[in-house]
Amino acid sequence: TAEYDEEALKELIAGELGAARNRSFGLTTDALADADLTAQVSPLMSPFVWDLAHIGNYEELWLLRGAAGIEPMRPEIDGLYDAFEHPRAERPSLPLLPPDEARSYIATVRAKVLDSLSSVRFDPGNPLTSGGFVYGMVVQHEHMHDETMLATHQLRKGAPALLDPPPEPVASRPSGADEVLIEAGPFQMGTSDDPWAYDNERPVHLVDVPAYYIDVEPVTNAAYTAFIEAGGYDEPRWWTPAGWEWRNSSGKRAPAFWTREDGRWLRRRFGRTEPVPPGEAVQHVCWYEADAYARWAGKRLPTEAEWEKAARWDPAVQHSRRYPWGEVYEEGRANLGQRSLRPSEAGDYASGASAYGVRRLIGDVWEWTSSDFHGYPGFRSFPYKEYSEVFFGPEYKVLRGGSWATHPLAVRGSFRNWDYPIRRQIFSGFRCARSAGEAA
Ligand code: AVJ
Ligand code: FE
Repeated sequence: TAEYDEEALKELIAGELGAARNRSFGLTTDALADADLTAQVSPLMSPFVWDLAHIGNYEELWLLRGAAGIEPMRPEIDGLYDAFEHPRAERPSLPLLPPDEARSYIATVRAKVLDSLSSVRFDPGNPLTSGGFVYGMVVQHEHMHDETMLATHQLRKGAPALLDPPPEPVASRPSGADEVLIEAGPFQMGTSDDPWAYDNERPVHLVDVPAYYIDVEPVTNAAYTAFIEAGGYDEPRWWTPAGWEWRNSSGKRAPAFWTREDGRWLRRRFGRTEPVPPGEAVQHVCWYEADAYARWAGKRLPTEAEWEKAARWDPAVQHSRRYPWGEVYEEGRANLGQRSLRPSEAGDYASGASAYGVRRLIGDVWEWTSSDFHGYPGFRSFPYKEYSEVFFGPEYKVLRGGSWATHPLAVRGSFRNWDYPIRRQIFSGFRCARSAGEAA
């Protein structure tokens, strides 16, 4: 018998599907002209209409044809929205559904999903529907593409198109040590019992981690500016050979969207130009920049295991938590879900600290780790190898913790993201670590 109330779970799923759709429509409103929705903002990104119809096509494949066994609605468009068939740069030239057709296609898919939900059995013996897994996968998928569309918005030229609510005021910010010591010893990495976790987060396994120090907060704009102003981009000794080659060929000397004017740093953020706020976590840096900064600071990037131990391990009870603060998501403990279109400042969200007192691990900025993306011992691809397995290898670096643009359902302490070390259009930052016993 199921350990969950299937009716209540279905209600939760219907609500979360609705919330994800409101978000997707909010990012592709008809306040944007059709030309904006179909344009190529950057060769790194899909046109908004591709993401929109892809969200619906993925939902049709997994929830209608898959879970509910319903006949294909529009099999002829599957190829257009298959991410592996067409790279992003090529998508604007495809015969994509125009905005209104894309909206009505995904609305029809959704109506059928909600119609069929009550008759789909969440069979505990069927890993696809047990615990509502495949529905959770589709909800998370929509939110991932919403974050991707936010990155497209950030790259977009022209007048601001999104509401930009100010960050909530903070009464006081705690002060204290810049880094904490995490004692040597094993911890539980990954999960085997989180019902909506992806294959790459599984299975739970013990990892023995030597003692290390990790920064309490992600690196701030002020600290990153000090690296720039100390000539960090001009010193090959801080960079790996591949990083130095990236520095030379890209010509980059600051995070993406930064410009220097009259002796100060400005940044463009969703169509507005503003002074770079010193206390915010730095974002839009690539792995090579994060790695070079860390070396300049006398530190290094944490490994994935170091990041996760600092985030999840509770040494008092010898157990890994789902979130830094505990098992249950609580609003206000992390800067997630597009509350405002920016990271928060060092000292904010102190109530989201981990058992070790490490802050802002979840939310704010995706944090680059030193680790390549690989399967854990005992990894089994599920439900399709194109989610994770085809990306395993030395080409991709792992990022952890989600950003301000990540929805709470699409991140947890065990969640793993990955990208090429040159990418910086994503909401990526980092924190530093160092092995215990080595000078900072
Ligand atoms: C997990 C964020 C790397 O957006 O490229 C989207 C997730 N998989 N559609 C991405 C994904 C299928 C993926 N990342
Ligand atoms: Fe996708």
